[in-house]
Amino acid sequence: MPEFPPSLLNALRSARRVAVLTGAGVSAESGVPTFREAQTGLWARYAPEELATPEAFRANPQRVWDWYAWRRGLVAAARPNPGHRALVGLAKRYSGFRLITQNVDGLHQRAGSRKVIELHGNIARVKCSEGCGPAECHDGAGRPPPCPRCGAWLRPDVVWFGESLPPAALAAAHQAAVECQVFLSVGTSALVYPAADLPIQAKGAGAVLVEVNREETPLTARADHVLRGPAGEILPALLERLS
Ligand code: BV8
Ligand code: ZN
Repeated sequence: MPEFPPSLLNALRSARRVAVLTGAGVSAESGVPTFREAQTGLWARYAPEELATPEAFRANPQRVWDWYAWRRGLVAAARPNPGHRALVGLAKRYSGFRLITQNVDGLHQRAGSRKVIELHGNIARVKCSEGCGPAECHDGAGRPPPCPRCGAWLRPDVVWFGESLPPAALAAAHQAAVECQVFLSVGTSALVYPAADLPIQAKGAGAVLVEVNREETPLTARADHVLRGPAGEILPALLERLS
C-alpha cells in the first residue's frame, strides 16, 4: 500500500470540490493502448497527428475510418479497471466532484461515473463529416458509411487535432478547474492543449495540484504532490486511505 503525504490526505479530507482530469493512462490497465501507443502494429508507421486530423480523413477516409474501427474493437473488448472504479468511489465523497476526461473510450461511464465531461468526444458515436448532425452507425472497418441525410461520409464523433473542443465541455472543465480545492491529473502526458491548460488553471486559482502517472510529464514540476505509479493501484489505495 503506497504511503500518502499527510498534507495531501488533509487537503482531500477538508475539500468540498475535487476535479480530476484523466488521459489514456487511466485506461491502459484495461488493455486500451494509450494514445501514443495506439500507433502500435499496423498503425505504427503513422503519427497520431497523421490519423487524428480532418486533413488525414479528407485525404484517406478509409484509413482513418479503419483506425477508429480497430480502436472501437479494442474499447468494446475492454473492461473498466480498478482506477476507473476508484474514481466512482471518490465522486461519492464530494458534493462538488467533477470528472473531466480526454479519453474517447467511454470506460468512465461504463464504470459508473456520471456527468463525465468528455473534452475530446467519444469513439462510440459517429456524426456527419459535413456537420449535419449525429448519426447511428454499426459498420466495422471498410469505407465510411454515407450520412443518411446528406450522403457525406460519416466520421467518428471525436475532436481531431486542429479542431476546437465542444464549447460547453471546455467551459464546464474550466469552471471545475478554477473552483476546485484539489485537482488530480491522472494518466495524461499533459502535452495536448487546451486540456493540458486545466491543471495550470487550477493551480493558478489556488488548488492543490496532484499528478498520478507512471512517468514524469511537463506537469510534474508544477505538481504539489506526485504519486508515481499505475492509476489502477494508486487511486484505489488513495480512496481506501481516505475512507
Ligand atoms: C485545438 C481525440 C485549435 C481523438 C485527441 C500544431 C499543429 C496543430 C495543432 C497544434 C499544434 N501545436 C499545438 C496544437 C494544438 C493541439 C495540440 O495540443 N497538439 C499537441 C500535440 C502539441 N491541440 C489541438 O489541436 C486541439 N484543438 O487546439 O484547436 C483551434 C482553436 C480555436 C478554434 C479552432 C481550432 C485538439 C486536441 C484534441 C486532439 N484529439 N483525441 C482520438 O483519440 O483519436 S488528443 C489525444 O491525445 C487523446 O485524446 C489525449 O487527449 C491526448 C493526449 O494523450 P494522453 O491522454 O495524455 O495519452 P498519452 O498516450 O499521450 O499519455 C499517456 C500517459 O499516461 C503517459 O503520461 C503515461 O506515462 C501515462 N500512463 C500510462 N499508463 C499508465 C499511466 N499513468 C497512470 N497509470 C497507468 N497505468
Ligand atoms: Zn450529413
